[in-house]
This record gives sequence, structure tokens and C-alpha cells, in this order.
Amino acid sequence: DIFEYAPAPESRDVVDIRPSYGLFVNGEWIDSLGDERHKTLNPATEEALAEFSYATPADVDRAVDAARKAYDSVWGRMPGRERAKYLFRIARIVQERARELAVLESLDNGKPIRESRDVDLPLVAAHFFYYAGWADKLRHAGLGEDPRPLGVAAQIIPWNFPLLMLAWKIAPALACGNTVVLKPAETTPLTALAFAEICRQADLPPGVVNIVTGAGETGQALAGHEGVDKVAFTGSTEVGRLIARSVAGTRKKLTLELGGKAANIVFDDAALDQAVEGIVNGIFFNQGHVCCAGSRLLVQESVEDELLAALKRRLATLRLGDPLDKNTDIGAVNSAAQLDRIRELSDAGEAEGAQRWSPPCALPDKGFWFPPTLFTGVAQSHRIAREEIFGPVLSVLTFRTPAEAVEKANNTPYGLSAGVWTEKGSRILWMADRLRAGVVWANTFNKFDPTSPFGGYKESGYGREGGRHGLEAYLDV
Ligand code: TXE
Repeated sequence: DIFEYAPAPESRDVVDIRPSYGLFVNGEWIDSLGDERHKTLNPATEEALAEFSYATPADVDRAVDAARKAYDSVWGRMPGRERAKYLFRIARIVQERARELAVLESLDNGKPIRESRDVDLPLVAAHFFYYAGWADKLRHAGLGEDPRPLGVAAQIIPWNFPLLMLAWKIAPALACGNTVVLKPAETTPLTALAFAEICRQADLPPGVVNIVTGAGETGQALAGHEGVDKVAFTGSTEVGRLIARSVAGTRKKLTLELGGKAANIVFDDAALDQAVEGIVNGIFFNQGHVCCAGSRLLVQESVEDELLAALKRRLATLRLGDPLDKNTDIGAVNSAAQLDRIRELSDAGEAEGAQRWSPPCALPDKGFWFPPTLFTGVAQSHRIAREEIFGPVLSVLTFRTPAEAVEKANNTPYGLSAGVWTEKGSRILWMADRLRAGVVWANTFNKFDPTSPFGGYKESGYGREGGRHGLEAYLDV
């Protein structure tokens, strides 16, 4: 209901991208104290979209100071119902500007406009609406006695859902009365910078939200800053470990949302046509740049041939190309570095003996592209069965019994999500009880909702985002 369908392709004229951006600190655009500037690219064309700063540790100091002052003087003391007004205002502005933000997201990230318009943006607005509703109810929610904000939150987010990850982090933090310094990923800064303008439009008091752009060094300075009370990170398991080490022994609270290697498990009694749609959505949504992607298909041996034949027919209908074309199913890979990672792991799959298949698929000459890819004959020891590929690559394994399915699904250091396809309700419950994953979807996949907690077991991280649990990460009681 937010969008009117526009003729394809969506026009980039609806966005207003400045040639160059500063940092958003204390409600103002300021220049970085350093001189390192980089360009963010449209991954579908490799064209430069805008230039932005890599914030220095001194810039991070300024942002954390602004957040601290705003916390002490205004936000941390404001009644919840007043904070709610600002969050509702932000939610409504996001809705009003949804089309523009969706185009901006697709340009900077490479994801199909159909996804940014119909999934990302509605969810961004929904998160602000949802947490706006909590701001004046924290004392009555069974969260514990006298819930209080933590203070200044440092939030570091990845490039796969740039604006949605911002909403996941900023909405609950502000609802609870914290102030924020957020760092978007270096390949996708534009929607976070647009969000800075939304904060101004909403008259959010200066310093409540600060946006510092940059890469790992900026992130390190932010997570390691002494003036920060809470660190929230979504990204690679490797960087998550570094951050956990830097936070250990400090007063900071930490939540980590890291990688995944989810199993999508199809039993022989499943509605196979629906399962095919769920498998496609599970791994090809957002080019597979999804931490909870169903990157391992576990299919019961008796239906393997039938399911794979149907899946291949379906993959042959996927349209890869211009992210702004509303008919596009698969857009561009976000960066050259990510494309290299996907290629490297896919090559390893072949080298280790799995069989690779892709439908006929013409890749554009410019930009970063990878075709939908299926690996069969995959063994559990293969790298493509163990490591997060974070691309449109599905590894197929088989099982005979439910117990074997559980054993294989859990045979991973990760534990973010899983999917089960069966018509037997009792089997769904039996499986959900045994799968070590933060979310188990039944006869569906990749469903997100602001009311549901999301987060991982094992090396997928700790803490939950979303729902009432998402508030706990930003409160002391
Ligand atoms: O992640 P990084 P990358 C996985 C996925 C992908 C791999 C690498 O498998 O192929 O990670 O992606 C900031 N201190 N995921 O290299 O580096 C960085 O600037 C503080 C899964 O892009 O973890 C960015 O803002 N911050 C994942 C953010 O961390 C640091 C989403 C994520 O980047 C930092 C993304 C440091 N030392 C990748 N180094 C998911 N869970 O959804 C980098 N950053």
C-alpha cells in the first residue's frame, strides 16, 4: 500500500544524489578532519554515484561527544511519549519518501527495485512504527524494574540491507532513549546519508543520530571508543570476533549478528511447487547477500530428481539485469570484492568435485554479476557446504531420515535460520525443536517482521533484534 507501481524501469531522476557528502554530526553536515575520500559505485554499471569521507578517530570523537551531549541534555531524559512522536514522524517520512529511497538503495546496492520497493522500504517504515509504539510502554512491558537507556550506542552495519539494517538498529535504540553513532558500510553509504536528512526533516534534536561514514578503521575507532556504552554490529563473523575482543573487559554491552549457512530442508511429502518458490526466495533473494539465506538445500533422497528438475526449470525463468527494471529478479553483486569471494568459493566447489549448473544467462558487460548457480553432488566436507558464500549459489545435499536431516542441518558453526518443508505439522514441531537456529521457517522462507526477534545461535552471534527482545539490547533494568 505504500507504492504505486511505476512503469519499468524506475527512473533514477527521483533521487537527488549530491556529488559529495560530509559527516552528519550534531544535526549538521561537517567536513572530516582527515582528507581520505572515496567514491561509492553503482555496482550494476561501475559508475561513481558520489564521493564521501572516511571518518578519522578524531571525527568519531566528535560524533560520540555530540551523542553524549544529546543523551545527557535531551534524549535520555525525554518522556517516552515524546520520543514516540519523533519515531512516528520518521516512520511517516520514510513512507512518503519510500520510492526515492528504494531507487537510491537499488542504485547503491545493486538489488532489484522490486525488492527494495516491496520488501526493504515497507520493513524500514514498519520498524520505526513498531518501536515508536514501544517508546511510552517500556515500564509496563515486563522488561524488568525501572528500564533505563544505556547511553550512547555505536552501531556498525553491512551493505546487504543498508537502510533496513539502519532501521533495525536505530529504531529500538531511540525508542529506549539511547543516542546513536552509526557507521554504514563503505560500499553503501547513500541511504544512511539520506536518513540523516530525514532526521532533520523530523526535527530530531541534534546529536540524537549521528552518521559517520568510512571503512574498517572508522568502525574500529567507533566500536573501541571509550565514550560508547553499547556496540551493535552486523557483518562478518571475522570482524564480529575482533569487535568482541575489543569490547571484552570494558563496560560496553554488545550484540552481534554474524554469518549463516542455513539449511532449507525439503521432505518428500512437501508441496514441491511451493518448496521450489521457497528455495528460490531463500537463496536468490537479494543476490544471496542475506545472512539467513537458505544456502544449503537438504532434499529427501526419494524426491531429489523431481525437485531438482522443477528447480532448474524455475531458475531458467529468473531474469538477471538492470536493478531499476521492475521485472528484474536478480540484480548486481554489491562489490568487486564480494564477486571475487563468490567466484573463489564456487571455483573451490568445482575443484572439490561438486557439479556446477547455471541456466543460460547473459551477464551485462559492465558491473558485478554472478548467475544463479546450483551445485549438486556436494559433500558436507566441501567448502561450499561449510562456508558462507553470500551470493546466488545453492549447495544441494540429500538425506533419508528426519534425524539425518537434523544432523546435517546442524553440522555447521552457524545457527541463524533454517527452513522445513513438509505437510506434517508434527514433523515441523519435531524438527523445529532440534534445529539449532534462531529462526525456523515452516513452508516459507525469509519472512521478516518487526514483531519477531531475530538473531543467531553459535557463531552466528548473540543478542536478538526485533520484537520485545530487541528492546532488551538497549536497556538496563
Ligand atoms: O564484511 P565486514 P564484508 C559476511 C559475508 C561476506 C563477508 C565479508 O559472508 O562475504 O562477511 O563481507 C565494518 N571494526 N557478511 O567484508 O567487513 C565494515 O566497514 C569495526 C555477513 O563486507 O564485516 C562494514 O560497515 N567495523 C553479514 C561492516 O563492518 C569494521 C553482512 C561489515 O563489514 C571492521 C555482511 C573493524 N575492524 C557480510 N572491519 C551479515 N551478517 O548479514 C570492517 N568493519
